[in-house]
Amino acid sequence: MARPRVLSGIQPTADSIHLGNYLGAVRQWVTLQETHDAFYCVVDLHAITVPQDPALLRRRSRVAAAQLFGAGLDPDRCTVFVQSHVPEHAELGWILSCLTGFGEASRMTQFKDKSQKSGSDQASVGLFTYPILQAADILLYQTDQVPIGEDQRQHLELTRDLAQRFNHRYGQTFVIPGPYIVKDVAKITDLQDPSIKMSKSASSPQGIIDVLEDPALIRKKIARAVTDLGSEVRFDEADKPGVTNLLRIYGALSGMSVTELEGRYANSGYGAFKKDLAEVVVDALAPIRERTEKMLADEAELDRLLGEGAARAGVVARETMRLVRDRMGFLAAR
Ligand code: ATP
Ligand code: LTN
Repeated sequence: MARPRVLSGIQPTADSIHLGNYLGAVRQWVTLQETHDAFYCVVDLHAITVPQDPALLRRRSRVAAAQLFGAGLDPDRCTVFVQSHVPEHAELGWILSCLTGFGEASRMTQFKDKSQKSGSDQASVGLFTYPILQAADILLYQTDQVPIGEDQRQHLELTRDLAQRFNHRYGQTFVIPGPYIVKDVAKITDLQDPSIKMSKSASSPQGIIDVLEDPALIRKKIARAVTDLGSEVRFDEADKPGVTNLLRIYGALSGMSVTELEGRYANSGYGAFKKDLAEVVVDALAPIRERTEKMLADEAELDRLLGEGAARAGVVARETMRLVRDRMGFLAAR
């Protein structure tokens, strides 16, 4: 039987992906390439929903791709590509936007959050239709499962609704995708404010750990991470959100269970716990950083790998669009 298909995307909007991206998404991507037919894209068309400097976007798109390979994606086992290299994403995005209700799009909470930050008048129409382009990314590849963090659940719901609507109106065309969310790591929070997610655009430098971060800085940030009243290392979402987040990170990177960790630090207070955690994080990120640097040192090879990825993705995307055009009643070009 054919392997189930997965697709996911990451925005090239920072100089490095962060620990939330890695634990919530990219690490699952690496695992899934062994069992699934996997497509992963650097979503540069999504990045331009807020203003981007061209030189920086170019640089960050390569850095994001290099980090995906650095984290363990293998171009022989999965398809890594840049979204804008496959023009069908924008084309299907337009078609799906004509199937989306204005009210339906208005309910997307990420738009509300992000547009509030810049003031709603400043927000672009692209930021508003962002989730529809994301739906196109997913449906174009007849995706079965989408590995994402918790913040993306609502966008996946919209994607499912659009796929069902299209199938209902025009005949069976799209696979209905499901989310692939690993509960324990689906929301890594900001080290300085455990009430918000660790985020490229919203976290302060002190609140976020970049995968490419200098080890000395990682140690400093973890030492200064907000912990809660008391001194007990205990998993408690409501009363100890700061410690709970650190326990999640520790558990995910070490393979130890929360109960084991609570036992180990039962009598030692926050200090020893944070010190050990810092080493666990540094050790986990070091090989990724090294491999990423190696990839970035040979841009021509990196670009070649992305070209190969786009060629493979394009085959699938064009086949889906052929079907979509026909179903909708567009004349075939002769
Ligand atoms: P921004 O906050 O600026 O929108 P981001 O930090 O969410 O950016 P993306 O490129 O949008 O980064 O996300 C890539 C993937 O990482 C998505 O699947 C997203 O759900 C996941 N992710 C992002 N932040 C976290 C987090 N704090 N915890 C777990 N997963 C996360
Ligand atoms: N919206 C996502 C990034 C993204 C994505 C996708 C994720 C764009 N297209 C397709 C999964 C599938 C984000 O902000 N993290």
